[in-house]
Amino acid sequence: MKRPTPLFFLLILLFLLSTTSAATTKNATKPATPPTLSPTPSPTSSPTPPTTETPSSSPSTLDPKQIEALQSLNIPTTRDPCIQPSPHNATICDSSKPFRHLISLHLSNCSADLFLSFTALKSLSSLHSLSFTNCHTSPIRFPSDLSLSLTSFSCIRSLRRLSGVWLSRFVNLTDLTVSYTPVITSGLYVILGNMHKLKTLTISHANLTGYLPRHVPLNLTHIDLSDNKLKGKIPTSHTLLQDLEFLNLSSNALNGEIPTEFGDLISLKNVSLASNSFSGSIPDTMSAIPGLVHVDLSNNQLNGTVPRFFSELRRLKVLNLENNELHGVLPFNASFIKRLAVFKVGGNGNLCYNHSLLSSKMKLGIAPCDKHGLPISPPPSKESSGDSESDSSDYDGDGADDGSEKKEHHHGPNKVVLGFAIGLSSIVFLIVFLVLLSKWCG
Ligand SMILES: *[C@@H]1O[C@H](CO)[C@@H](O)[C@H](O)[C@H]1NC(C)=O
Ligand SMILES: *[C@@H]1O[C@H](CO)[C@@H](O)[C@H](O)[C@H]1NC(C)=O
Ligand SMILES: *[C@@H]1O[C@H](CO)[C@@H](O)[C@H](O)[C@H]1NC(C)=O
Ligand SMILES: *[C@@H]1O[C@H](CO)[C@@H](O)[C@H](O)[C@H]1NC(C)=O
Ligand SMILES: *[C@@H]1O[C@H](CO)[C@@H](O)[C@H](O)[C@H]1NC(C)=O
Ligand SMILES: *[C@@H]1O[C@H](CO)[C@@H](O)[C@H](O)[C@H]1NC(C)=O
Ligand SMILES: *[C@@H]1O[C@H](CO)[C@@H](O)[C@H](O)[C@H]1NC(C)=O
Ligand SMILES: *[C@@H]1O[C@H](CO)[C@@H](O)[C@H](O)[C@H]1NC(C)=O
Ligand SMILES: *[C@@H]1O[C@H](CO)[C@@H](O)[C@H](O)[C@H]1NC(C)=O
Ligand SMILES: *[C@@H]1O[C@H](CO)[C@@H](O)[C@H](O)[C@H]1NC(C)=O
Ligand SMILES: CC(=O)N[C@H]1CO[C@H](CO)[C@@H](O)[C@@H]1O
Repeated sequence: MKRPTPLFFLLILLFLLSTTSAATTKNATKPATPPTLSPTPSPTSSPTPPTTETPSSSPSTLDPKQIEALQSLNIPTTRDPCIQPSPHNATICDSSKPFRHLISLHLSNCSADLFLSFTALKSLSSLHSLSFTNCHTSPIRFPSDLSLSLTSFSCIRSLRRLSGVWLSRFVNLTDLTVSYTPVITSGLYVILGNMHKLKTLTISHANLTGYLPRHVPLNLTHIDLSDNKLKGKIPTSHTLLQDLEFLNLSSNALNGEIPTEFGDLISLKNVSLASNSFSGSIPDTMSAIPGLVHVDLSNNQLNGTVPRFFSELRRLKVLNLENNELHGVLPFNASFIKRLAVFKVGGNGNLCYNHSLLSSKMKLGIAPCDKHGLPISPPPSKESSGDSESDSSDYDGDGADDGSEKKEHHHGPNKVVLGFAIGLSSIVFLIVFLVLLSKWCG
């Protein structure tokens, strides 16, 4: 009986092949890209140029004064600036007659000698949207007509530095962006005092000092004040922002507790309070915010236990609680943690996981719990070294790296092994097939 043996081999190989390929497809179907929530920086929707007219009836009809102004700003006007899309989308015009007017102007990578003259700016007061990117020209005096007509102003690595009083004159803004440009002011209240229509506010990497203002424009949907020098507490009045979807206060010097009224931010999706000095516990009221997608509370002094409600937030993709003072048993199971794209809890010395629910292979960066719900102390060899307090959090049985990491990493080695297995089994399969073939043919 010689035949059954190769056949038997063949069957085993086929079985092996099918299981490995099933495993790979399982992984491939897993990642679901979360919806992007980037707010569209909308200057009042640009009217589309009338397409019904014949091209001959609409030559360059931009107001001659504005053509002159563009020339003084080194913007080429040999081609009609009103034809869309303009180079780098630098200009957008309205459709008024007999002359069209600019409603949007984007200056970028300006030459060092660019001079923004008051006269040029005065003739541009039809603009609704004005933005500067990498334009290190001197700060400028703005005609008040232009300050009032703008609904969108953006300044990224430009104009050297801005003052709060200067910014406060843009009272009709719905979108304000200042980034990588120092803002000199005694506080945000100076800037926001009269901007009642503001919807998106970004002042980041701007060395902004002072406190968060008590009164903020109530229609805000987006606040990014990250990487400044803001101090003090979050005023409870901020929780009146019912439309707020995005809040980034990371990398400031804010402190105090996260207000219990935080749960009133009912539209919130992405929030980062990372790298401040917030203390106290994570408020349970956050469980009332149904749409939370991204929660980053890392690098603070938050204490108390990790609330269980996070696992009930259906849309959650990112949860970062690392480097706080949280304690107790992690209240999550593996299926919740695997559902997230990012999960970090390392650097919480007194936090531990239930090893009958979670495996050390997940490399959570925290120790397993003993039966009293306390972290199992690290083995004596590590304990004796004890030169750093955070050492205990590194204990994870099989040498976790420095704390925490994305869970995707663990699938890395598996993939290599899988690929190897598939390769090997196909080679063996081929050999067996050839042997069989030669036997049957010969
Ligand atoms: C919100 O967070 C999600 C998940 O991290 C991310 O994909 C999305 O781009 C974020 N939205 C904004 C506006 O940053
Ligand atoms: C100009 O804007 C349009 C629509 O907003 C966009 O699709 C296009 O990519 C932009 N072009 C450049 C060069 O930025
Ligand atoms: C400005 O310069 C940057 C980097 O040099 C380049 O990537 C970008 O496309 C430039 N933008 C414009 C509008 O010229
Ligand atoms: C801007 O606001 C001022 C005063 O607040 C108002 O008089 C003016 O009509 C507004 N301008 C525009 C273009 O909306
Ligand atoms: C806020 O938004 C609502 C609805 O979009 C609008 O009716 C209201 O006038 C806005 N408030 C301000 C101060 O612009
Ligand atoms: C930021 O502000 C501090 C004072 O608060 C000042 O010493 C420092 O030079 C500023 N940095 C920049 C880049 O403006
Ligand atoms: C908040 O801002 C920081 C720095 O600007 C950035 O690295 C981080 O990704 C932002 N977080 C969220 C949730 O958008
Ligand atoms: C948590 O921090 C708050 C504020 O710092 C403090 O009052 C409280 O005693 C701390 N609670 C625990 C359990 O450490
Ligand atoms: C994991 O926890 C979630 C939320 O608490 C729960 O809905 C789910 O059934 C749990 N899964 C398992 C396998 O226990
Ligand atoms: C760990 O989970 C098991 C099973 O759910 C439970 O019986 C046990 O009490 C838990 N241990 C701790 C320390 O919470
Ligand atoms: C969770 C996981 O490891 N996902 C991987 C599945 O495979 C794709 C490529 O096929 C990777 O990009 C994912 O990271």
